[in-house]
Amino acid sequence: MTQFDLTDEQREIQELARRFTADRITPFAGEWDEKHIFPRDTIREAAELGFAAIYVSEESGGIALGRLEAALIMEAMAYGCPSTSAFISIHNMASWMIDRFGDADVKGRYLPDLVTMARMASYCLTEPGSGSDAAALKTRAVRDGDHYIVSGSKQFISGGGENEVYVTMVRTGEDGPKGISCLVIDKDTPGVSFGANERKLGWHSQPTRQVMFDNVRVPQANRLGAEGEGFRIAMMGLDGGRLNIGACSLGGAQRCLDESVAYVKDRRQFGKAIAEFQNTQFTLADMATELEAARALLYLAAAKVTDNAPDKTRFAAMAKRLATDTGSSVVDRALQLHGGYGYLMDYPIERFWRDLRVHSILEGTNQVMRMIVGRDLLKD
Ligand code: FAD
Ligand code: 2MC
Repeated sequence: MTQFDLTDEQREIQELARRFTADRITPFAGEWDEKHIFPRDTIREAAELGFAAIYVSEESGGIALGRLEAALIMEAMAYGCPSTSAFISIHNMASWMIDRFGDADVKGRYLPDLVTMARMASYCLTEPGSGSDAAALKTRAVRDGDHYIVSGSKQFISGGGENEVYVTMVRTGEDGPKGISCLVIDKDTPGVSFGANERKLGWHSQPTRQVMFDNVRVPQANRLGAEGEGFRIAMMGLDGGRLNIGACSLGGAQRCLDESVAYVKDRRQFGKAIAEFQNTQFTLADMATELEAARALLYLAAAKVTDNAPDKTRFAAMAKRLATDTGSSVVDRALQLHGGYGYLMDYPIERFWRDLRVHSILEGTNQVMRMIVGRDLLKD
């Protein structure tokens, strides 16, 4: 039995994240959403708990936990605000890439500030012409002495314009994945500029902007890994990012399930609580069952990514696909159980409905997740 249970240490970290969420996120998340407030101070408070560098090594100032612990933290924070939790996840992904693939110099220059979130990091892969087909990216980096000259643009960048550090995939060589390298680019480098803050369905607590590079001089010393290794580094980052996005869907959906259980006991129609209708009970039963199943797969996938298991990428893709689709479906049913009130901003359900919708699209669409799984099944 115990092999299917969390350890005491995992429960402690989960409890810490839940307490932080209850105190510092849940009471404020509705206002962040409505007024499009980016809660920089709260995010920095999360960093004080180590949540900005969850799987960054201790020698670089991180808390060096595994991917299951990261999922527990993201899930807990998403119970209050999926958008803010996902923002912190992306920062973790970018920071991990620097820690895992950077040399001592680049780690020393960036990680001390990233672990405290004195500076925050974005992950820049998508371009206007390349989303799912990420290896077709066109942003070019041409060598000039000990620098690269970078030109091109990145689309949909979370934290764009607010964050100080941009972990950016650029083309240094041939077409396709083997011609891609990964550079760390500072916001204040001449030639870096940003588009307008995108107007979005959800994820209102964080900005999304285009990031433009016009002949930006970036030291070669800011490259992570070797030239041509950038695509693999980007994908390895996403193995963990996808788990976290799935965890954000689980946390948001759990919140809506809990809200629904309370609501149906209270709301009366036809002379009784709507909890007494069999349809209500069956709906809640399916929501809870599907959520637990998705959670079990996600925790298994997280353990595989921690262990660097050979099938980790397939499991991360399966878990992201199932957790995000299940999460959105659970929240949709929660909204239905709330009737017209679920559609109002007086209740939190519609915010979760909007916030979770994008999880089936970003960090690889759920069609791309199926592509990764299908290819892996058929590879031999
Ligand atoms: P497309 O690739 O054009 O896809 C359109 C449709 O076609 C989708 O349904 C897709 O599944 C389908 N499709 C495409 N190819 C295939 C295929 N071979 N088989 C079947 N179906 C296919 N990117 C970053 O790099 N950094 C970020 O921080 C970031 N943050 C984001 C934040 C938000 C709010 C959003 C909306 C996006 C963000 N993205 C970010 C971009 C995100 O990763 C992309 O939107 C996503 O990968 C899909 O790319 P696309 O939008 O170009 O869609
Ligand atoms: N780990 C390590 N290496 C990997 C890998 C992984 N997870 N995935 C791919 N690679 C390697 C792969 O092994 C191959 O190397 P080699 O030829 O040496 O074996 C190389 O990378 C190229 O891989 P593919 O041949 O699979 O590349 P392809 O171009 O066919 O497509 C695909 C790969 C579709 C899976 C990739 O383009 C993809 O994930 N697309 C979706 C893009 C995406 O997820 N964007 C998210 C942006 S971030 C975001 O949205 C945020 C909110 C932050």
